[in-house]
Order: sequence, then C-alpha cells, then structure tokens
Amino acid sequence: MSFQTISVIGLGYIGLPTAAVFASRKKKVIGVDVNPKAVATINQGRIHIVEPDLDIVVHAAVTEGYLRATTTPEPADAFLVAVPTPFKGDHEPDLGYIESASKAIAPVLKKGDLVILESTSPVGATEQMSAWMAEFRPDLTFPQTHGEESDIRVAHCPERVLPGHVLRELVQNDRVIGGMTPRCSAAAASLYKIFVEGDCVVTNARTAEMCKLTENSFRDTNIAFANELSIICDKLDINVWELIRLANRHPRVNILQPGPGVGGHCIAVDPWFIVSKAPAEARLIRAAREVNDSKPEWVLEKTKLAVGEFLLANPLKTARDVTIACLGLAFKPDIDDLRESPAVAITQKILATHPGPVLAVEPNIDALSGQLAGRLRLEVIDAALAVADVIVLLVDHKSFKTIPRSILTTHKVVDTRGIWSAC
Ligand code: SAJ
Repeated sequence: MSFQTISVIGLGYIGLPTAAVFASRKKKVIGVDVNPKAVATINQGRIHIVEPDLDIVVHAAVTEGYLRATTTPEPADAFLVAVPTPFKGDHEPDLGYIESASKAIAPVLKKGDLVILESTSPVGATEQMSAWMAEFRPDLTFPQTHGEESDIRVAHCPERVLPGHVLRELVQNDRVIGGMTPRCSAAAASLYKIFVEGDCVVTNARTAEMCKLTENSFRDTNIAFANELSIICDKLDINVWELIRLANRHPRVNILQPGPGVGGHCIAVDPWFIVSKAPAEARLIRAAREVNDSKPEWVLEKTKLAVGEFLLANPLKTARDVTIACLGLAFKPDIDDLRESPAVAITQKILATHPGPVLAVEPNIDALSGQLAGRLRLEVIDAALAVADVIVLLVDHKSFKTIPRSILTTHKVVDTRGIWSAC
C-alpha cells in the first residue's frame, strides 16, 4: 500500500513526534488538533511540548513543507488517532476524545483509507471507534460488518515510547500491530514500516489493546512491590535500597525502585483500564494501584515525624519555625513535566498542613504556576539547603545527586528515592 498523505489526529506528546517522523521520511503529513494555539505554534515550525530534539525535527518538517497543522480534518490515506484517554469517576476509561476524533474524521474518509488508534485504550475501544465512524458514514463499509472486504481498514497500534527518548524509541522499538482483520494489520504494518526499524509484530486489535495495558501494569505492579518493600523495611529497620540491590543479584530477580508514588499519564492510569473490564479478576493489578497511590500519604507521615524529631532536638522552636524544603516536583527525574506528579501532590499537602515556611527546588522549571504559586517559594538548591531544617527528597534529578551525603547529619531528611540513603 502506498500512503501519499498521512493525517495525525492529536498533536501531543505522541502525535506530534509521530507526525514529525513521518514528515522526516518525506511523507505529506496533516496534523490535526483542537487547540488552535498548538496548531499555530507548529505551523511556525515550533513546538508546544517538551521533548529533546523534537523542535529540530518539527522545524525542518514544517519549513520543507512536509508537515502542516490544522484544526479541521482533511482527506488523507491514513489517519492515526493519538488523543488522550483519561479516566473518570471511579477510574472508568473516558473515551470521549476518541469519540470526538472518530466523528471528526468520518466526513473525510474515502474507500481504501486506513484508520489507526494509537491512544492507550481499554479492550474493545478499537471496535467502538470503528462503530462510531460507521454510524456517520453509512455509505462506507467497516471491518466489524464486512471483514476483509471492508472499504475502511481499522487497527490498534499502541504507542510505547518513553518520554524523554521519544524520537529514538519511535524508530527503534518493536511495534504491536492489531488489525481488526489480517488485511487491516497488513495495511497498518506497511504504514509503520515507513520509519520503524524494530519489528512490526502482527496480532488482532483486542490483543494489541491488552498488550499495551499489560506492559504498563507490569511496571506498575513491580514498582508497587518495591514501594511495599520500602514500607516493610522501614518498619523492620532494614535499608531497602541495599536489600533490592542484593536481591537483584539473583539471576531471575529484577525489582524496580521505590519512590514517593507513581506519576505520569500512563502507568498510574492504564492498569485501571484492565480493572474496569474485569473488576473481580484483576485483584493484583488493583492492589498494585492502591499501594502506589497510597505511597504519598506514607511520605507525608515520614515528613511529620522528621519535623517532630527536629522539634525534639530544638525544644525552643515551634512547628512555625521549621522550614521544609521539597526537592523535586516533576513526575520523574530530569524532565520538566509536573502533571500527575506525586511530588507535586506531596508538596501541596505539606503546604496545606505545615504552619512554617515551605520551599521547593525544581531545577527544570523557571516559575511555579497554578495551585503551587503563592505560598510556596521556588528556590535554587544552595539557598534551600542553607535555610531548610527538614529536606524531603522527592525526585532523583541529576543535580540533587551531587549534594553530599553529609546532609543526613546536618538536616532531618526524608529520602524517598534513596539518593543518600542507598549507600
Ligand atoms: N518509577 C518508580 N520506580 C521505578 C521506575 C519508575 O517509582 O523503578 C516511577 C517514576 O518516577 C514515575 C512513574 O513511575 O513517577 C512512571 O515513570 P516510568 O519511567 O516508569 O514511565 P513513563 O510513564 O514515563 O512511561 C511509561 C513507559 N512504559 C513502560 O516502561 C512499560 C513507556 O514505554 C510507555 O510508552 C509510557 O508509559 C506510555 O505512554 O504508556
């Protein structure tokens, strides 16, 4: 199959890099986003998100005329849907963005087109997307009713790239291709082969949906195991970092690292998509979510204890005199992304409950915004260490790792990442 024009619906952390990489292979790419500001920024050859080297690729793609952004879908040979899939209420998946995208592209579909769902989705979402498009285009046939003979081919090909390494992983990672029929899979595989150097492994749509959810649930469960161990070890006076290092010397053990909780828009969300489809059966997956979601509360308790210990050693002071410095706000090291960050949630709770000054150090941002702005002061490391009595280390950014271990003797420290306590 030859694809002259490719349209990417949703120009966020996945859609924009994907559009730019197709364009870098000299394909005509039409990017579509509901956000007119993002569209304008991209059409100026700039980007509205943070991802290493993406600005260079987008700038080249736009100036060479291969990539153009718009707010309204236009005809294309292939459509990739990369819109958010958050959860709502009691952790049920919210497919509202997929529904809107399906209805937006339906009017411009023509016989022979390929539509791919890239967004991480609950099992059955690809069939649902196809049903939404069919509803709007009774003149075209779709795989759920016409199988291999359908006018439109539909597949689920989940993204699997790690933020911060998106451009490399897009090209090098293997790709799971889940067509609604074998012909749909073949069409999707030939599209990805335009830039994917990894294997394009073919399966059906439901297995591809579950595969993506399984990958992130596996990681969530492993992190929950590490987080639970950290709480048990604290109780039993064992250094969890040393324990994990020792256990991982076994050839078949590979435990991940504890932290203040699990953040980001994927690992803390996707396991719920499995739970929502099989609530009685997904017991371990749910428990892992609960363990990871409860870790920030435990960090808050440890912070209160540290303040108490400081006051015991300084009986003339009150809690009002105790300065707490929270090191790190991002959801993981060496990025500037604060969304869904346990570090932000913990800092906000400390701010709400601690009567004394609270500082934050986040070397990857210039200013605080939203709910964090106001009482919270953003400081550089040295200034924060100079005035803080209690240090709460929340993110293992590179620059924090240079702070000497002697901090454990000069300050009360809650080290959620083990950067000093691991030795
Ligand atoms: N974390 C720990 N301990 C660890 C590893 C991670 O506490 O040992 C925490 C991080 O600090 C962070 C959270 O987990 O708060 C998630 O970070 P991450 O680096 O594990 O994952 P994400 O959310 O950046 O990206 C994941 C990746 N999935 C897997 O590794 C299985 C990525 O490949 C997916 O494409 C991405 O989710 C996604 O979009 O689904």
